[in-house]
Amino acid sequence: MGDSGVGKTGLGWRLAHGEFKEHSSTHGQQFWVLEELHTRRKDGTECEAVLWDLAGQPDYRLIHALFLDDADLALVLFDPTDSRDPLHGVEFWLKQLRANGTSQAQHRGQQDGSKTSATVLVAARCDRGMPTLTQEELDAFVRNRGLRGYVRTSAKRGEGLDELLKCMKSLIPWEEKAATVTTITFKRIKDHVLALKESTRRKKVILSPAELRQRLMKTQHRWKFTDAEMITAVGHLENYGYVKRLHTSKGEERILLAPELLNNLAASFVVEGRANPKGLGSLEEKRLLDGNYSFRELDGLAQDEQDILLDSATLLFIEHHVCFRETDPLTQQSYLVFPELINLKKPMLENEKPTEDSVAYTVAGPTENVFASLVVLLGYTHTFTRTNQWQNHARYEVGDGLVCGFRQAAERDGELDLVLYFCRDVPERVRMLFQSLFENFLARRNLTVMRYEPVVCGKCRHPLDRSVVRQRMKEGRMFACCNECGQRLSLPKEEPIQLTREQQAQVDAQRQAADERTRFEQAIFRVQNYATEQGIRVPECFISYAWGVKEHERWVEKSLAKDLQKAGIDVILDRWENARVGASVSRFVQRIGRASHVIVVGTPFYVEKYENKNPERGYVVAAEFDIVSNRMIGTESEKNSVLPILLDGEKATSFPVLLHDRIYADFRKEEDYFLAAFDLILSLYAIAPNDPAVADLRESFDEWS
Ligand SMILES: Nc1nc2c(ncn2[C@@H]2O[C@H](COP(=O)(O)OP(=O)(O)O)[C@@H](O)[C@H]2O)c(=O)[nH]1
Ligand SMILES: [Mg+2]
Repeated sequence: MGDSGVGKTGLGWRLAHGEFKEHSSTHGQQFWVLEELHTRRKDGTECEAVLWDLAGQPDYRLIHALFLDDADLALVLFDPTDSRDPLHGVEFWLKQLRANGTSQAQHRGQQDGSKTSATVLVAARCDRGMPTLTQEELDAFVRNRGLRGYVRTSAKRGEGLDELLKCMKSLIPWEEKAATVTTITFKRIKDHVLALKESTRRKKVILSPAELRQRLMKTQHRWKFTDAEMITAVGHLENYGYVKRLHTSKGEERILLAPELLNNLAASFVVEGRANPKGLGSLEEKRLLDGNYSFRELDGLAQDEQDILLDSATLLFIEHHVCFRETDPLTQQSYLVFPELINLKKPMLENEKPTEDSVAYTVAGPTENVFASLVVLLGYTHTFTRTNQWQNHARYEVGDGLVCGFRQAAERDGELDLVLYFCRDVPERVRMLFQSLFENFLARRNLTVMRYEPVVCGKCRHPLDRSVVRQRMKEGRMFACCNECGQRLSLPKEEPIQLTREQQAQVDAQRQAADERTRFEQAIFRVQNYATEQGIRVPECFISYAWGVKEHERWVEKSLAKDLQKAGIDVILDRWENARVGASVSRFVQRIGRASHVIVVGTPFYVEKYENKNPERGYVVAAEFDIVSNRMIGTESEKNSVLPILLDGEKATSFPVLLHDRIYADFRKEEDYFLAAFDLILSLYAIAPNDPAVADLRESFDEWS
């Protein structure tokens, strides 16, 4: 790894092929098997080393965080002739490496090498000039950072390569690596995959298991192997990064023979998201899935291969909270939004309720994606609804307009400052929940998090500057002086926040909801793609519900309708419809008539309104009742187009009599939401729950409830 243009690809190519190849600096990752590092262990195990060339462009950094795992050895390259600060980039990469425990353990002075991978500093392209740092300076850097060596190389002239290889050989903990028992099948499949890698004429890069078998059989006619053996071999190959297993929208297994293609495509999404003309950091989903962004990774691939790659890259981002999907209720357009890429600044809004800053945090370590995943995960809880996001800034609402939010206040290399804020009217228990969840989402491997409580001067009420608090606490001081009146103020001690058992249970439940939501988001994305590919008609679904209970109204709009829409369903909701057609009630009523389905949201209030023959909401509500009743006394298929769901109360008191003998979906418990919503989506699309394309998705929710 190393900054763009330092010579990574040149060096990698040389190590793998033994020759220098002139090439222009590329966008993308790749890997080679280094024959030179091939060894045989005492126990007879054959050892092989794979060198990954990670692209250095900033746009790849979001991607690295997804793949920087399990490395046994890292080479950090830099340009020794850089006259400014040649090691600046190195610092960044060393911080990233802490993601897999590498230099962190070295910092702590652990020299035994157990479980920690080593890092070697490599000066590249040394033929280009004299280093700007002295040997002493470099030695000191290597020592201070706990690096395991320093090698000067030139891929062009071949200098330093033997030394580097020797160093790599000695630092890879061969003896500690678990051995995998493989078969001759494994070796042949591997050879086949590797041969394909650098073939310029490679046509098909995604194969079904049957196609892989066919290909392998072609190479050696009398070769016999079982499917299970082949799949096991593919699994091993995937573990070592030679291939990647993917799924079609039907849920069928496929094998990507060029795994770097997926990473590179994902990085191209990032480039495109950053280029969003409005600074929204987003991609139009339909345009993306229809292949109307041009991505060079897809050039020359067959349509079905392109589709799988596009789906898989999107799913990868959703899975890792790098982006979230959002549907504009008015246009029904879906977007993939990457919070990290938003350039739009928060505008000054008129009549904005004043907010006050609360706790601040400094987060150090592999901080890529930290901001994005916080934005996404907080919005995935049941309690907090994300309402806005701007550059380095996200805002949520709880209940009736209680505003909570956070900002990324500063970013240094590998270090972030984050600040929570609340509107004044947000009660303490909501603040506690927001803060605990925030901390909970921050608590992950290898991040060091410091919390700074806000300090207000007891004398002049002036809030103490955050940077002063941070600085003083870093120095281990217990006090600071008010920067307004000079009063000496004691600083809060670092203490974990104390939650009552009930609060803790709430945090746990919301955290679990966010995890489930992550799976749900992937699942509905897949269902939508499946339906599109199968040519299933887009259901048009009218939602009939009673106004009057704020909480229910909010649930219908923000949860149910939004999720149905995200699943690709055309939702007719009065609130959106009025905004769309300029409150033309007659057009609205027409749309209801055309709807393929009607969802009736059962609540006690719904029945109350239904039974009231003179509904105060006039003819919109009346039209809804008419439609439902007409369908209920119609044909079987008309009856089936009405889908009752129970949100509150009991069947007998929450549904009109006509619906009493129907099976309803139960949405009364928050924790059952995802399974119930998923099943509802399947019924709208008329996809059977045991359809192989969705069965596994459905099961993953079933486990939880
Ligand atoms: N003089 C010289 N040029 C090199 C060497 N290695 C790579 N280059 C050139 O430097 C440029 C950037 O190298 P590259 O390997 O693509 O950098 P990367 O972005 O880190 O992968 C390319 O034009 C290479 O041809 C080297 O050892 N010596
Ligand atoms: Mg390169």
